[in-house]
Amino acid sequence: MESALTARDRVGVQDFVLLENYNSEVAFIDNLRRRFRENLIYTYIGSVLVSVNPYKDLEIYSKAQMERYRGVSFYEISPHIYALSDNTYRAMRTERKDQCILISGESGAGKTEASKKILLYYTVTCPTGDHMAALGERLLQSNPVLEAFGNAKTLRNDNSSRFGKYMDVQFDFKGVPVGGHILNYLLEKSRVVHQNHGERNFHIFYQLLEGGDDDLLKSLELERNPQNYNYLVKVSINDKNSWKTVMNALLVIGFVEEEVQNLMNIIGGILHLGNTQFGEGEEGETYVTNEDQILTLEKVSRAKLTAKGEEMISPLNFEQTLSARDALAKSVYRRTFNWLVEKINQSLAQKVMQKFKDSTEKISLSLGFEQFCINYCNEKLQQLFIELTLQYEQEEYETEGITVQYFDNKIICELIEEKHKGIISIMNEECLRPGETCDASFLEKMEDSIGGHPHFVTHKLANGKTRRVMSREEFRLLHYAGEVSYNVNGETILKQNEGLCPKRSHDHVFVIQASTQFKNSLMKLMEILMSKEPSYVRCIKPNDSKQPGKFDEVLVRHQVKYLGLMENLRVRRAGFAYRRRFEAFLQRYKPLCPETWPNWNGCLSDGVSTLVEHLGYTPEEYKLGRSKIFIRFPKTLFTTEDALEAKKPEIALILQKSWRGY
Ligand code: AOV
Repeated sequence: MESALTARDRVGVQDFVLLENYNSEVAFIDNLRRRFRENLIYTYIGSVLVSVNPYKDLEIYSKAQMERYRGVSFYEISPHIYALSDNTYRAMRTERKDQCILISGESGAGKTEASKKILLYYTVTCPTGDHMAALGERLLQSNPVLEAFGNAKTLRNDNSSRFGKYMDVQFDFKGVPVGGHILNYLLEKSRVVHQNHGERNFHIFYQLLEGGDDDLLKSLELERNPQNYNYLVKVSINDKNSWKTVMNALLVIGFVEEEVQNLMNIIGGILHLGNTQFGEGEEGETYVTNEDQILTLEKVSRAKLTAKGEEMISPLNFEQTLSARDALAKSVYRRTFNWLVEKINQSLAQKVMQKFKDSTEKISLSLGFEQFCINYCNEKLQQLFIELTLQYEQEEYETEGITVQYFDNKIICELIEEKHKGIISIMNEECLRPGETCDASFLEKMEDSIGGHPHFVTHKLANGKTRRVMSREEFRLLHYAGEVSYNVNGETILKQNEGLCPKRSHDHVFVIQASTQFKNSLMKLMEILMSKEPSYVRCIKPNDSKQPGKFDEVLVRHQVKYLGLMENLRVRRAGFAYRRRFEAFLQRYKPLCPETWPNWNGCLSDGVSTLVEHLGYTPEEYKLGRSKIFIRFPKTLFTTEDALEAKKPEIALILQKSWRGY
């Protein structure tokens, strides 16, 4: 039989707090790698679940697996997204408090999949009420619809969500799911009219062209080949099958035929709009060169275009006309998307009697956003994490009379968002000023107001000299996860970091609106989340080539930094590595002491202290709280585990479901 020690060597520890050297990033990544090799994609940091995308289907999501995790304590069994789901559900039921699950990670790390697994878990395992038997199905089916209209192939993920998502599932007092609600943030609408090389438009366009039946396409005057449309590039995924899935999902959710037809009219209309061509007149005016296109557009979208034919001559120049056309397409798509989400919400809305309304609790799923202010968003999520963990840990330590020091990233959040002198605010002011050259003055303004800030770096040194290694257009922020460089007129950075990087062009207004709007919606989200009991899923992408089995260490290390996982671990380890309720601890280790075996009849706390004294724990190794034992060093626990393992043949029956997973 494999000993506990060799098993640990092979598969690592299931909770990072049990790492001997919790300050070592090398040890952290090594543990992650070992587990990944064994297809153990989940590992805890205390109550935080770290997940590494396997890029292959694992047999760990079956109904039988769900049963394994139902009602079982978090630490007793190998880590799993179901354990987190189950724990959250039970916390909601017993504490009667709203819960939220925050899922973060970069594009393609597995956030969407994680949220689907959680929803599936609730749909399958929660009791169903008679009146709402179909809610679970509608919740599940909302995914393919949202993905068709809100997801696209990008370089980093073939099915990338191009909007921020926040989803509520409401439960009644019996724990039956009775309603759902989806909030969407900042759909990346520019994708409707432009895609980077190797990327695609939203799936629905291709699904319609490949999967729509002949009559439908004829009525929309569309051809099957995406290449005929300016707004599309041809990269095929299995769009035909997805089309069927989406159409079926729309039916389940309750869309009527006419609504589906209208939706497709709009999708078709956008494609026609993209094909409208313009010519340039002698005086710089613009006119439509393919007038029949306008007629088609009118017919397909069933809209009346007031300016058509010769009246379409526009005072805008050629460029302006194209961008007006694209703006129209983007705006129509965004509105349609919002309408779609609203319709889904109506279908998921709680339809129970009013008197039950007060007695519902919620579990919310929140997925990190993409691109827009990604660093700022992570910073906020980290702040929330710290505030809430701190709060929780402190409550727990207060009973023990222990104080702990934490790293707090509030200072960086303030640097970005503070009224009047935060970066967003300075940027807003700068951009409202008339004049063309704002990059330099923007930087100067920042230097004036926040130049001395410990997390802000420019080429200017405090003594008036300049840092030669930095360009004059660059500033750096020391985010909690590391230093990030921003360029005040850099296009590449603009793309990754829309909110933080101003750019001198007509995009400017958009950038500004986006960051303020983003800040506001982020604030609102934070408020909602603060009122709930949070759980965290931190997703990691193992490689950039979407391959199973490949663990790219550099990439993983970057994410470990960026997600602040070492920080998480330190916060968690600042006190005791391990804690467990008296009952659970006794239940597990009682065979190791004749006085507690087979049963302890006194009070639990006495039982635990008898047990650990027998095991030879020294006073610095542990503390007893009111209901839990706290163990300071992983080594203590391992020694105990090994002793248990050595005794295993004798007590095999009792230990059936215990220690797997280490
Ligand atoms: P994301 O949500 O984090 O990216 P996804 O959840 O879409 O990432 O995951 C990307 C792809 O990785 C999926 O389409 C699956 O092929 C695979 N994958 C992820 N998790 C698992 C899993 N647990 N088991 C098997 N395959 C998985 V983005 O939406 O771009 O931010 O916006």
